[in-house]
This record gives sequence, C-alpha cells and structure tokens, in this order.
Amino acid sequence: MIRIHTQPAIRFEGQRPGTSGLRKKVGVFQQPGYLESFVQSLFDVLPDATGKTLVLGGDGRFHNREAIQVILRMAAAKGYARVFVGRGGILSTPAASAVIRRRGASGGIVLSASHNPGGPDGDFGIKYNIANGGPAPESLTEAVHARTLEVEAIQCVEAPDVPLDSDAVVRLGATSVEVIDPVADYAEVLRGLFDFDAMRRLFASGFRLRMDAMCAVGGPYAKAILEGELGAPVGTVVNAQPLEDFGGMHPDPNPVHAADLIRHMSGPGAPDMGAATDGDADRNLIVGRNFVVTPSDSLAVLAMHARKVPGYRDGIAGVARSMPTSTAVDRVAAALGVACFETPTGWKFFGNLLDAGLITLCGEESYGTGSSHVREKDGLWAVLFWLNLIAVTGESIEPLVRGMWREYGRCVYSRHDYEGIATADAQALMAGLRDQLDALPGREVQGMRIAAADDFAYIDPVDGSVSRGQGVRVVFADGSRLVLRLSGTGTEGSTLRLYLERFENDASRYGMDASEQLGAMVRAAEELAQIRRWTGMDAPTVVT
Ligand code: G16
Repeated sequence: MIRIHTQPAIRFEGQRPGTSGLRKKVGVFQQPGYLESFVQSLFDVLPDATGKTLVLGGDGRFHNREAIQVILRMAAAKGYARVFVGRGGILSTPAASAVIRRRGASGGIVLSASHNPGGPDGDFGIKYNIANGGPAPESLTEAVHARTLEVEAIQCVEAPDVPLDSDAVVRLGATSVEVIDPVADYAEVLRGLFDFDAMRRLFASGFRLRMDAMCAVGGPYAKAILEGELGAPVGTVVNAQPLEDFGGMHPDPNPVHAADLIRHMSGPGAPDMGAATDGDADRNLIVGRNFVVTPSDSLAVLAMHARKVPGYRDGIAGVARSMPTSTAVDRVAAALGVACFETPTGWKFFGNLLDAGLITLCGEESYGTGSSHVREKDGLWAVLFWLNLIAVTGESIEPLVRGMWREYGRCVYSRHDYEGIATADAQALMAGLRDQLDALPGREVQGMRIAAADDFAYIDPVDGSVSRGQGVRVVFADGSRLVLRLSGTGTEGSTLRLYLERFENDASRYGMDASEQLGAMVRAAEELAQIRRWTGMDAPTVVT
C-alpha cells in the first residue's frame, strides 16, 4: 500500500508568465521544496487527473534525473492513470509535443531551460504543455503563478525511484509509469511529412551535412534519423552525446554560439550544408557554404517551396511569425494568396492558429521554425525540410535563399542583445520609449521618416484574448523596422533585444554585409532609446 506524504510548500513568486515556463539557476531549483512547490501549484490548478495521461521528459541537463523522480512521485499523488516518461528521462521539446498528441495525453511536463547553458552553475527549467502538445496559454501560466503565492502543501507518494534506463512499466500507487523510447513517436511523425527516399538518394550521392547537436538532447534524434534512417555517413552528427553540462557549450544555435559550425562551413573543404539544434532541440540554425541563413529568411524559403515536400503538397493554409521576425514571409504569403499572422514573441501564440487550421507554417527570429505537425518549434524538422528541398530541387542552400530574395526582395536583418542590464534600467529604457510613441509618426530620424510607432498588442483571432505590451515597434516610411523588447527567458538581470530590419529590393546590394546596411538603423535606435545611457554599454553583448 503506497502512502501519500504531505509536506509544507514554500510560497514564492514562481515567475511572472514569461515566454516559456519557469527558468532559474540550478541552485534555486535545488532548494528543498522549490521544484515541488511549483509542480504542486501546477497540479493544484489543473483539473482532476483521474483516468488521465501525463508525458514527462527533459533535455538531460544537470538535475534532470532528480527532478523526474520528484515529479513522478507527485504525479502519482495527483492521481494520473498513466505517465509516459522518456528513457533516461529524455524527451526533446518537439518529441514531447509529438508524444502528447499521439498518445492522447492531457498534457506534459518538459524539463529544460532551452538554449541556456547547463551544469551545476547553469540554468534549469520546467514548462507545461497542454493536450494539443503546445505550450500552456497565458491564462494557465497566470493561474499557476497566482497559485505559487498561496500553495500550502506538497503531496507525493512514498516510493523508491523508478528505474529510467530501460523500457518498462512500473506502478507507483495507482499510477502506471511507462518508460518509452524517446525517439519512436517523433520519428514516425517526420516519416509522414518528408520524402525519406529522396533524402536517402541525396546522401547516397555524396551530399555532406554537418549536424551539430551541441552536446544536447538533439543528438540521439539526429543520429537515429539522419545516420540511422537516411544513410548519412556516421560522423555526420557531431557533439551527438547529450551531456549534463552540454560539454560547457552554450547550446544556442546562432552564429555566435555555434561558431565552431560556422568555422567548419567556411573554406574550400566545407560540407554542403551545416545545421545545429539547441538544448531541447526545438531551435535550428541552417548554414550553407560561407552562407548563414537568417531564421526569418528560412521561414520564407520553406513557405515558398512548401508544396515540393510531401507533407505540404496540398499547399499551406497560412503562415505566422512573431512580431520581431522579419517581414520576408509576409511577401511570400501575399504571393501565395494565404493569410499571414503577426503574433507576440512566444511559441504559445501559434497554438490557437494551428489548432483552428488558419496556418500551417510558423516561425520566429529566435531560430525557431515549425508547422502543424506538432505544437512546438522543431529543430530537426527544419533540417529535414531543407534537406528535402535540396533533394528535390537540386539547388543548395545559398541559391535557394537568393532565389527567394530575387522574387520578393531582401529583408536585411540583425538582432542586437544587451545582456545582464539592471532590471530597473531596462524598464526605464522601455518606459522612455513608450512615452514618446505618440510623437514619433512623421518625425525624421537619421534621415529616415517614421511612418508608425506602437507598443505591440495582439488580439487572438480564435479566442479573442488580448496580450498587450509585447514590444515597441517603429516602422519607417520604406517599410524598414526597429523593434525593442525585453527578453522573457534570461535568468540574470534583464536582456534588451534590439531587432533591426531594412527592406532592400535592389539586387545589386544583396551582396553587402548586413552590418553595413543597417548602420543608420542602429544610430536611429540609439537616438530614440538612448541605449548607451541606460545599459552603460558601448556595444551589444551578442549580435546575430
Ligand atoms: C522561448 C519561446 C520562443 C521565443 C523565445 C523568446 O524560446 O519558446 O517562442 O521566441 O523564448 O525568447 P526571449 O523572450 O528571450 O526573446 P525557448 O527556445 O527559449 O523556449
């Protein structure tokens, strides 16, 4: 007979619902009762779990295994009928979404701090996904946050740890815990979308890919599918073994943190294609020889060619992008005659549009791309989409992107991050900007006329919910844009993100470096936001 043990909870301000669950330093999560109090708050606001199924897994970072055992004992006390947990406690974010959907779960808990560094001094995180496989909507994260302020008692069953390293079924009280293959459900979804035979022929013809899994959870998935099923040579996937500290890497697939990949993709002996995925394998970076694809351009190219891939053969219903993502995909959508939605930053805002069948593809500037196949962004999906396009068009990465620019013009794009700013200063900078908004339209800055300026607000077309204060956007007369917002995913101080976009349709200028083309935009941002004054920094900490 298993007993339910009750212990006092600690009340804490879990985290104001930001972009993605609760993220804190590992040390914070290791405080007695901390993780438990958050999970209890979640379970307190979720409905009765009788007869229901929960999915559980994480990106394998430091503290993953301990957290899994705690959550299993609490899920049993909550009364779930079944819990599916990935072998070794592993599930990438897109794989968790696939498992939730395919197995009819009422939701899932994913342990990850995404692209943030791991290890004992790194970050840890937890997020809840709902029955459609996507991130919890704001109404639920608000409710959990409110509950963290008043949660009283933690309930868990008294039971030994569940062995996680082989597929098995274990009973915890009335709950059946099933350890499952973390790759199988997800691989099955991808098989239904892409032309695996065409990609096999591509690899058989000698096509070379360098897939950098950044010592994170994407490794096992990429190895099984690229090397195992598609016949890519062994060694195609590098940094393939997930490590608790990601081997000291910062598993954020952008040209700065994936500098090793960028280095391998330059020079005469470079492979045909490079790609990387992040800590929980939902982000992606696509690289050609001496050519980096911006996430905004990637989304536009995939939308433009979607019909060439089996899963999207009948065309796409529509597209969506987060507000700071460049407007490249908007022009493709207009040409295809499909709707294009602009949402706040955060994958959760795509969920309703996907569920309602209003869109098929969506993406964000933060290296996230995805589709209706799951309800999360999906790194390996993006890699396979590009491979499938290359296999059926015979064109490589750079010509595919340049072909899109030729048709629709180029959105020259860059993001400048200012990390670790004192939160009060970051907020003062944003408040200063917001105060000027009404006076901006019509004003000239650095020789450019401002056409419109606002603090982005979104009304969800499906459920009517309103999200305000989602970032300041300044649009110039030629369609160029400046966007400023504070990150919702950092764990140290505040991070200011400045997004710069200039529309260029003079093909003779496509070869120019983005930084040359954006000089006036950077100066305009400084003039409007006084970034130096508020950050005390002369230059951004990260430029992508
Ligand atoms: C999370 C969300 C993304 C979002 C990103 C923004 O990414 O899932 O949809 O674009 O945060 O981050 P920030 O607020 O720092 O700009 P992830 O990959 O960290 O889960």
